[in-house]
Amino acid sequence: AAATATITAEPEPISLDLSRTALVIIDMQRDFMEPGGFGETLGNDVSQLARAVAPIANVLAAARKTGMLVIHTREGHEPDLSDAPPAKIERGAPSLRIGDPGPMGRILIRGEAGHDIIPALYPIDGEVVIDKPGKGAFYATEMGDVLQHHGIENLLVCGVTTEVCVNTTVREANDRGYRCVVISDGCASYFPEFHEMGLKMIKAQGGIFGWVAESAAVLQAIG
Ligand code: C5J
Repeated sequence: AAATATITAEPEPISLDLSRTALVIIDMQRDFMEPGGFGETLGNDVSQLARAVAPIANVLAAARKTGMLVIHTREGHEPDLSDAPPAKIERGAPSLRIGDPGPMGRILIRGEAGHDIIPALYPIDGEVVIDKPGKGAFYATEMGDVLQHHGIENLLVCGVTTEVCVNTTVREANDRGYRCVVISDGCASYFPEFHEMGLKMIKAQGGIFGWVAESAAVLQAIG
């Protein structure tokens, strides 16, 4: 296959050097996707996120076939909460707070069952897993070093949730000079209207933060 692929996207098609492109899968963790985790403790309907799994699985399979760098991220904290700001722990009125014991272990804590990635998208050997304390994948992580080490210039971004960790990561990446293509049906939000607006915010103004493409278009380009 040619090294360059053109993805049908909005606001316009984008041509990418696939050897300098990584697939970034944001926070597809049981804590956000399944009942009893962080997402549900905040009062959210976690079933809203399930629709993103199959599109991500399809793109992940294609990326693995082509040997593309695959990066998974996980939001969570050290067991002693030393990397969890009080302002985050105290936030809102959740049924369980970060660090409290829940049905999948302590809420949003590294090493607990709820913190791990859902089985359908589980990382395989050779894939990178970035543990992040914040919403963005660059803040207080090795993300920038990993991308630089692999010569990456472009990111195919998917995961949850569209307006929170996906948008924050895309904004961080955009400011660092990466071209981000967000996979629309590979993202989801607890709030469908925020999903729609989150994608519009990325592609507006000539693609102020990046591009938006359907998984079918990404598959056609990289598959
Ligand atoms: C949230 C995330 N929504 N992964 N985290 O708190 O988007």
